[in-house]
Amino acid sequence: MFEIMGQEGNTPTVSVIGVGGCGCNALALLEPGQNATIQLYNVNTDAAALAHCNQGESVLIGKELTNGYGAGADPDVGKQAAEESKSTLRAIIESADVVLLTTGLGGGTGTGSTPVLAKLADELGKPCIVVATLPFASEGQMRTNYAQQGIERMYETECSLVTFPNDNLIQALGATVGIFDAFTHSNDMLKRIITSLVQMLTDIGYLNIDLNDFSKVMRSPGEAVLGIGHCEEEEHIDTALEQALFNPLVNNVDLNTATGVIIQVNCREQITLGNWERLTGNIRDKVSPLAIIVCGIASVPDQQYGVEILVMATGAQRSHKHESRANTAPATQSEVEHVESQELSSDNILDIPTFLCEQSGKAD
Ligand SMILES: Nc1nc2c(ncn2[C@@H]2O[C@H](COP(=O)(O)OP(=O)(O)OP(=O)(O)O)[C@@H](O)[C@H]2O)c(=O)[nH]1
Ligand SMILES: [Mg+2]
Repeated sequence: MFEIMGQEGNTPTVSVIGVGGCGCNALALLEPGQNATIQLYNVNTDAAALAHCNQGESVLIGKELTNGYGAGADPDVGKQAAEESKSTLRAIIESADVVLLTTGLGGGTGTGSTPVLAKLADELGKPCIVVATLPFASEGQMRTNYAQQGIERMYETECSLVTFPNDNLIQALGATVGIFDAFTHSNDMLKRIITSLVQMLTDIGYLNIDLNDFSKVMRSPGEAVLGIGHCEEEEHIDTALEQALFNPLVNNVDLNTATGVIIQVNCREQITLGNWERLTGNIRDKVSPLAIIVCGIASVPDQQYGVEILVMATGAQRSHKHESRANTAPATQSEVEHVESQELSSDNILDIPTFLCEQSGKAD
C-alpha cells in the first residue's frame, strides 16, 4: 500500500483538461505551472473563448461542424465536435499517465464532449478523474436534464466522477449571495481540488502514492467524493478529516459503500506517528472493510495551513439521481441527521470569504 520514497524520476505526467467555458475558466485560475509533469489543455468549440485562455494549450474541437462558434448549448453538437477531433484528443490523452477533466455540465461543449474524452481515457487504460459542476436550478430544467444525461454517459466509463452542484452554494452561502460571488466561490473550490489532486500526484512525498494503487482506486466505477480539510495544529487532525469528508459543495455519497480511498496529508512540519495512525484508523472505520486505502504524506514547508488533508473515496454507491441537496428534502432519519449536521457545520467547513458571509447574512 505504501511506497517509501527515495527514488526519483518516476513522477507521473498529469494532463489537466478544461472542457467548455466553465472547464477553461477553472484552468485559468490555476497557478502558473512550474512543474514539467503537468500539462494543461483548454478544449472548446468556441474559438473566441479559447483566444482568451491564458494558460496551457488551446484545442479547438469540431471546427468543421461549428466553425468555432460554440455548441449552442446542445450536447449532441458537443459530442459530435469531440468525435470530429478525436485523433487530437486521443494524442493528448495518450501522452498522459493520469487524466483530470474539469467541466461545467449543462451546456453543449462540456456535457457532450467530456464523456468522449473519458471514454478515450478508458480505451487507452489511463486513470481519469472528472471534476464537474452541476447547473443552478435557476438555469432551467433543460440544463439540469442535459447535465444528468452527461452524468449517465460518464457512468458508462470507468472514470471517477466528482460533482459540485452549484445549488449547494446557496445552502452554504445563503440565498442572497450575489451570483458572480457564488461562481467565484465555486471556481475557488474547483481550483483547490484540482491543485491538491495535481500536487498529490506529482509531489514527492515520504509515503508517496503509488500510481498503480492510484489507478486501482480511480478505476472503481461509481460515485466519488472528494474534499479538502485543514487545521493549524495537528491535534485537530480529526476535524480536518471531517471537513474533507463532509465538504458540503461535493455531492453526497454513502461513504460506507466506498471501495477505494486515497488520503493525502500535506504537513508544514512532521506530524506524530500517533496522529497519523489515528487518522488512517479513523478513515478505515468509515469505509467498507474491503476498501483499498492508499495513504500519502508529504512535507510542504511553505503551505498555508499546518496540516492539509485531501480525501478521495471512490466506487461508492450511486445516488439514484444527482439532485442538489438545497432542493431535496431528506427522506430518512439518518439523512435528516446528516443534512442537519452539515447545515450546522457548513460555516466551519467552508472557507467562506468574509465579504460573502456578510452578503448572505451569515457573518458573526
Ligand atoms: N462554477 C462555475 N460554473 C460555471 C462557470 N461557467 C459556466 N458554469 C456552469 O457550467 C454550465 C455550462 O456552461 P459552459 O461551460 O459555459 O458551457 P459549455 O460547455 O461551454 O457549452 P456551450 O457554450 O453550450 O458550447 C453552466 O450552465 C453553469 O452552470 C464558471 O465559471 N464557474
Ligand atoms: Mg461555451
